[in-house]
Amino acid sequence: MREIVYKLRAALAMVFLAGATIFSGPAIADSSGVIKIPTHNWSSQLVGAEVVGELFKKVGEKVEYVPMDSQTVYQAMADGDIDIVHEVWEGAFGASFDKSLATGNVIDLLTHDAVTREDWWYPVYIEEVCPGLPDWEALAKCSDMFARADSGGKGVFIGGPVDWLKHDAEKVEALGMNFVVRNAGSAGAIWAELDAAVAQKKPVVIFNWSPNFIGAKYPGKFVEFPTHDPKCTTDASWGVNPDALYDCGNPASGYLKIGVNKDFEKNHPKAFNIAKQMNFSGPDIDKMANYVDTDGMEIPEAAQQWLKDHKSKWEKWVK
Ligand code: TMO
Repeated sequence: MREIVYKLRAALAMVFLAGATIFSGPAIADSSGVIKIPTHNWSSQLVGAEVVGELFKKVGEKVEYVPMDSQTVYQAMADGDIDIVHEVWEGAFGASFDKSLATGNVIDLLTHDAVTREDWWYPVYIEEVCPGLPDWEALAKCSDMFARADSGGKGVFIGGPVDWLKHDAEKVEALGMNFVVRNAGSAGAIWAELDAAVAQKKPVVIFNWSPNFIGAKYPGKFVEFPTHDPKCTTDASWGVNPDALYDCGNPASGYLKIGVNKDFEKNHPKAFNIAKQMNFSGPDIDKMANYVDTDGMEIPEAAQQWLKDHKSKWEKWVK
């Protein structure tokens, strides 16, 4: 008798599962019990991922860190292969995040206090030799200062790794700037370019973002491109170049959000309860980067340091 009941239950469970698959669409988040947190290629995200993971562990959850491309992660979250993205930067990832939200399988959980900016940036001493900065037209006039032996007379802009997808080459083209874009292989490669230029007080223009540690290390400014408008990336006729997209800067006061898979709450209610209370400020993000990039800590050590220094903040989230 018992046997039969078990078999019946199993059969019912199968029918139920099949039904769930049909009725809730293809994205069934991983309910294996392990929370999947992606790791990317800049320091605050790596430290923050581990901070988030440590907080989830405090309520008995298991976590796994999954190294992943910072654009494709949004589709992975919609597919249920990733549970949470805790640093959604508007400038770099807004478009991919929007696409994932449109699937109905991702939730826009909250906006952190940190306000973000990601764009071209220069150390402030360049203003002595290139008058009119931070205006982009002034930078365009000074392009030859940024030229290198192998850049054919064009100024060199050091962009971020390609997965940050900043459309810098399109921007250069749309704004008619005499620049070439060189994508660095890593965040560290950008800082190495900056360090080398600063050491010799040479002109350099790099991709940078805020909050980040670098502003505390070297005073500098973002280049002021034409003010961002959503139409700039969707409507060629908008902006200073009537025939091209990307004739504008990135958002100057961008959001930093948390996105989660739609089944995160169901699969991991205790972790969800923490996630929905989380809130990183600009200085939080700054510090996470700084522990690694200035103080030379390893990622796990930096995460422990942040937790140690901010106990009064996260204890409330974990209650
Ligand atoms: C995505 N990033 C914060 C490095 O610009």
